[in-house]
Amino acid sequence: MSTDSKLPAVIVSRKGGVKVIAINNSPVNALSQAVREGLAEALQRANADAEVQAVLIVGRGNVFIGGADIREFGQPRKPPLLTEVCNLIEASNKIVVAAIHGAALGGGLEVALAAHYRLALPEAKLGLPEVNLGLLPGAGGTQRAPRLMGVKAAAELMLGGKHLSATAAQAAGLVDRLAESGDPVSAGLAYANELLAQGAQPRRTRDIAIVDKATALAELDALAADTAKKNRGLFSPLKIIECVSAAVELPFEEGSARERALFAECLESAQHAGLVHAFFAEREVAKVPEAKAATPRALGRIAVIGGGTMGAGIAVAALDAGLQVVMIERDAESIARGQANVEKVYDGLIAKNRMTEDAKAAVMASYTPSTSYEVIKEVDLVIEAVFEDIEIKKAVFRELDRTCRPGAVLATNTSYLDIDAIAGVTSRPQDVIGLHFFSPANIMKLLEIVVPAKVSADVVATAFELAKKLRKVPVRAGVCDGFIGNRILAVYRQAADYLMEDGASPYEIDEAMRAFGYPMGPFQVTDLAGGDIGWAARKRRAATRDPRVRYVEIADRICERGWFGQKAGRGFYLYPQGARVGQADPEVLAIIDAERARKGISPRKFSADDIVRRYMTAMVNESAKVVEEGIALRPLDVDVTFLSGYGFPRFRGGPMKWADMQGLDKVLGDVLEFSKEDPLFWKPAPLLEKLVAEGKNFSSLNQLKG
Ligand code: 3H9
Repeated sequence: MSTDSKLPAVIVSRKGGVKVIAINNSPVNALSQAVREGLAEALQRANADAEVQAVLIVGRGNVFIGGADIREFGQPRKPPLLTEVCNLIEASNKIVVAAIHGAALGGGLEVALAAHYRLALPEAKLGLPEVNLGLLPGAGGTQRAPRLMGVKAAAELMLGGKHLSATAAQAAGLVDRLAESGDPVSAGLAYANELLAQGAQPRRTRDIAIVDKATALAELDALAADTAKKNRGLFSPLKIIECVSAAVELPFEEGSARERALFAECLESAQHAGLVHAFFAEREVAKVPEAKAATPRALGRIAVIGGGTMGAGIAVAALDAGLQVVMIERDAESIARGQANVEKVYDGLIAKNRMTEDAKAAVMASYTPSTSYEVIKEVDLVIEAVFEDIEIKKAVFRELDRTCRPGAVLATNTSYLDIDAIAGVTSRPQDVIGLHFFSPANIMKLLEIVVPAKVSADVVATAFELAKKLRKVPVRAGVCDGFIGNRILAVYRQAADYLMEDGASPYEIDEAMRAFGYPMGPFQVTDLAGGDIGWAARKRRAATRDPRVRYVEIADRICERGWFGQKAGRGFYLYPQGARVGQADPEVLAIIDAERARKGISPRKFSADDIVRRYMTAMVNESAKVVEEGIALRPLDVDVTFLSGYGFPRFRGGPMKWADMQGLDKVLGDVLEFSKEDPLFWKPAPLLEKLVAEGKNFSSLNQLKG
């Protein structure tokens, strides 16, 4: 039974003594005002109808109910509220059955928890993921879930934001009955009629008593301590625990009132705004003009050129998506190393009991190693992941041009080289595109799809299709040095270097950025990635570096000593005996002091707030340039790039959303203030100036024209 936008949001029918209430609100049956109103009305009618003995609630289409309508948040709330609807369901004098297929999430699960009996079909997914939006279950979920599944399990479900399968939900006590197959209406009717035949009565979740309150409260205390330690300043998780504590300590009505008050606080929070922005932006990025206009080409077999860390990671990502993968290396030794790199990933999973030897063998059956380009004659798409050198890449593309079948997509995984120039060495630039994976490529979500001038629209559409298959977050980028992410990164890393040379220690900078919400600070990241990588790039660019640009040599001084970071046992930090968390190094501080003295810089004091301001302002100013030049389609594409590939704290929504929330006039004010020290580096982005002059924000540019 699919959804039908021509029909009402709630469709009511009667099958014998059972009133069937079907939610019909594409795409995910979200609980919009029309749905809430329809549900409430249908229930009231069912209660008043002597012919009706039971009520069955189902969803049309692929899901039961995906939750409250997130798009309505922030608008004036129109009655009936979801809490009222849930209370109405629970209070019904006829038995109410929820038949769940697909997602029953957030408010969707809250509707089911208010029903008297719950049936789940095999593909059902049940969860209270509000925490992912900076919220808590606000329609009785924090009060009813603990009564059904136990206090600790319910709190963990809400804090984790993950889904339970139908069987796991039944084991947890959320579901009474599993249907083996069928559609929700027939399975739900069979269950409702069975219950009626047994003389089943309304069974209200609110009436379940929570026993052993002392143990429950002690468990919640332990969860609160753990959450406070792990969640890096997130607001709603601790509020969830407060609500669940209220469920233990207070009568249902009072607990629910507490839940409503704390839900309202979460709804007002900046973190909620950031997380909702992230939710929609991640879905918006795939909507690019080419993906709408063109049909993707075939995508069954792919080839990866190069079996290094990156090539192997890409091969694993493709194998995991069920694709046939050919890996090409130049000689027997290199291809053996490439295969070992692939197998290492699966062996790691086997060691952690997350994969069996048989499953590995099944995956590896789709993998073909080769040292000859001839085997890739028939593949649909090739991803080149060889050494980052334009001449080597051009040679590979000449070879691909010679061997690949007409219409094959030829992609490069370069992270900053000129893809137009690479495409230019082939006779088919319309087939050449950039697919910039992030390391480790089988894990990192971001995929920058870099669109050179001559590529055809269906190749871009194919790249987006590939991203979907690989379950990556695709972001469309234009060609420039570093595309979206690495170009902007280069600028804010420079701001961090200036801060360091001007007086802040790398440890203070890292600490300030961790407090902002990053999992690691920039100097920790350098140590983790290996200082030698950036050093090699700096040496390569030395000849072409603009002499007017301020250049900080501290990192070079550190690299000259072989202090390449974690792998070397020291970098900006010390890692005694292979420690993973570094310690501050007085010798690094002495190097920094010496560099400052050499340049005649007297160190200044920077507060954590000063550090964040400079770091973020540099990021936002460059991001504005990237949007203005069309390298990113919209500000939200920059946001998703940083959320998915650079560890940007999700609750801040991304750099552009962060800037909007600060106020662009304030951000521009900071750029202008800093530009007094260094007008070249802190040159305001014209787009930032324009938006401030027009009283607009970055979000105003998120709508694609046409
Ligand atoms: C809540 O319930 C609060 C309550 O406790 C208390 C209230 C008082 N609303 O993900 P997809 C859109 S908070 C509006 O690609 P899938 C989405 O933007 C909510 N729109 O599909 C997209 O639109 P478009 C708790 C929504 O099949 C389209 O639907 N619930 C909502 O891969 C398809 O989405 C959640 O957090 C929504 N709730 O996955 C669940 N959800 O086509 C959030 C989706 O214009 N949703 N859209 O781009 C999900 O996890 C997934 O969407 C779901 C389907 C698993 C349902």
